[in-house]
Amino acid sequence: MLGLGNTLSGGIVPAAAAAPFTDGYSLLFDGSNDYVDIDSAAGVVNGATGSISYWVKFIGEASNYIWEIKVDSSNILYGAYNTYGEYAWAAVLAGGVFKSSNLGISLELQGDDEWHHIVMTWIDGSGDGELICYLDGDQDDVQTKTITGLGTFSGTPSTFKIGRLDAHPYSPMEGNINDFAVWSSMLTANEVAAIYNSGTPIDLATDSGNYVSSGDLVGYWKFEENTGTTVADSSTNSNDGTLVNGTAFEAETP
Ligand SMILES: [Ca+2]
Ligand SMILES: [Ca+2]
Repeated sequence: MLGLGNTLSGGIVPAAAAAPFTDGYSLLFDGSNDYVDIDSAAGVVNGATGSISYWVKFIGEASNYIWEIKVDSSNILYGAYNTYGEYAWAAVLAGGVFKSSNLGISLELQGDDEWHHIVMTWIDGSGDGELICYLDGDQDDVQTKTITGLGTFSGTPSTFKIGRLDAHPYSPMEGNINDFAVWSSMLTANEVAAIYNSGTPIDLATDSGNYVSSGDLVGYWKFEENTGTTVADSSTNSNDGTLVNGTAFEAETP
């Protein structure tokens, strides 16, 4: 007889649908004083090895600081845009030794009305490939593809800002930032290509294709709230951030 539990012949079970990923909003920084305070997450960032990924759209023609994670004046991770050289910076200051990667020279990323994906990966003291960065999924527009000689990162970060430097408000971000993520390991080139996904963000909290590092995610802010001044951390650490000085959500995404 046909009973409960065997109504589906052959034992075929429909595959679970992939978790839906909604990316409807980014943050818009006004270039005056907007920033996000995520000091609560600073301590989970490993200055000795890790990766940072975010999407950015630059507005205006001023130099910008995009983000900073800092222990003290000798141990800092940060991202910026240098309008004089027309390139994005991904930089590590470790034990007082400064190393940076220049991204997008000659592309004039500012004012191109395009979203760009930046990934910075680092590991100190390992020899080759201590700082490896990517623009829009690959290294085609990265000036120095493999940087060695990082110093030894010392201490635990205590400040984490998106949109400006922690210590002073000069050259704040003007433009949009979306889906900011931090890992405790170096993403591989194949993983970077997977999360760039030809220009469409994916959910970084779930492994997908060549991306297999969701377990190393230590901070992940999607900026999907579209209300209030709190932005949720979608990693397991749940370190929410605070929008400061009118930093606004905008229905503008890659
Ligand atoms: Ca988003
Ligand atoms: Ca403002």
